[in-house]
Amino acid sequence: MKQQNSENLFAASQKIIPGGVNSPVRAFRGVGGTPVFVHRAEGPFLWDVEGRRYIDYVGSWGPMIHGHAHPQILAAVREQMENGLGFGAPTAIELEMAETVISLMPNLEMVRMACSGTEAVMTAIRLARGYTRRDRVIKFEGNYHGHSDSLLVKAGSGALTLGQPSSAGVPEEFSRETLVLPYNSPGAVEEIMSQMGFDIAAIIVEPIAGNMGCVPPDPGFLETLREVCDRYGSLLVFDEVMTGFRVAAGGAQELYGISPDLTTLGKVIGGGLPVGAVGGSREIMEFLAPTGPVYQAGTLSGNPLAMAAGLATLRLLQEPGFHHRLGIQTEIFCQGLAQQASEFGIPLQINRVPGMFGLFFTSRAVRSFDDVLASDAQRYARFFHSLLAQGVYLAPSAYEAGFLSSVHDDAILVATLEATRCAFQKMQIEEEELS
Ligand code: HOZ
Repeated sequence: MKQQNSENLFAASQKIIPGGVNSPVRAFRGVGGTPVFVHRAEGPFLWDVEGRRYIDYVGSWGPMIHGHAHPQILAAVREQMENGLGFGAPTAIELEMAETVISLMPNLEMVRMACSGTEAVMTAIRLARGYTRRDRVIKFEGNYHGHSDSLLVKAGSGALTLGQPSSAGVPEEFSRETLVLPYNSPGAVEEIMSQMGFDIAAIIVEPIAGNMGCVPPDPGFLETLREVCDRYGSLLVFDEVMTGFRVAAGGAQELYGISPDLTTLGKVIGGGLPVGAVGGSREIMEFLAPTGPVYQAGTLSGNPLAMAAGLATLRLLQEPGFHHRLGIQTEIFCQGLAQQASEFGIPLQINRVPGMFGLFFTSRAVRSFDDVLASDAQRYARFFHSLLAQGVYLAPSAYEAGFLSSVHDDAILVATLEATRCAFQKMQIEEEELS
């Protein structure tokens, strides 16, 4: 029998799965080459189908904050599984999940579970429109809020990687209701709100942009959003699918001390299983069916296995000092990278928050979508492949954040930094030869 490897699996997949993948960024179009077909993962490591091991900085795009296959998370799922896989009926574990989320994010009074971040955001937008009786929504360039119609306008993540930030198939009437403003530009928000604030249902934002690399908010930016929403009666929606429970137990809203009206969640809250959630004040949330007129539903919503994995994940990250340690590891890693890049004369900006980082090959500070686009994606691709060949797996796109977990300990960081040193050195030699 022919030995399975990523090349032959990808060739076979491309014949019957569009692009050979079930989510576009995975196709490696942003960096070229063949996607790694993963066989298994444990702790900070992935193994491909040929048994090659990689230190993983993708972490399933965010959920694996405790590393892969954490024994307590697997045990919780196994225990729940013995009772059946799903019922499409209320369960005690959903209640426990809602209580836990509310205790971690005190700004939330009610929570509704969904199956993905996309669904959570789609619900939040419909809810904001139903509650305010307005249609228009403001989003920011390079922010990505899943693939629902009204938000696939100048989006980040895979849409940006493929150079299609605004998707075909979205009726113009829908995208017309979505206004797109530059991220980290409070002046642009003030201006547009002064013209049409009373027509705006919601401003949706990734409080730390994580789908164009990692771009934290400038001081005052989120405050401005809160202030204008209050002034014009629009809802402020924080998309914390990526940052929720990661950058702090209470997410970016805790880190920056800003209370949004609605919060969308995903990734960490499902511990690696499919999940999404939307939460906010009782007054707004009760607009959802069956108490209110805004419809939302889902056969798999609140799936008990996802709840078990998510709850075990949330329990572990409430250990004292968890996010402090994650922040320190992130800092050690990023400072190591910065030092190496400067030694080898490679222009590199590294944005970071606890557990998340973005690498930009540019000498210009990266605060906006334009700054992101001005960085050298070709260099990123070369760096990516050089690391992959040494057993380090970064996001296969210059426009995605990297993630650390609690099991990215000192030894893992040292091993990674040995690989990055070689990658920078190789880059320096190649560039000297070219010049
Ligand atoms: N949009 C996700 C990252 N921001 C990628 C999801 C995936 O490919 O699994």
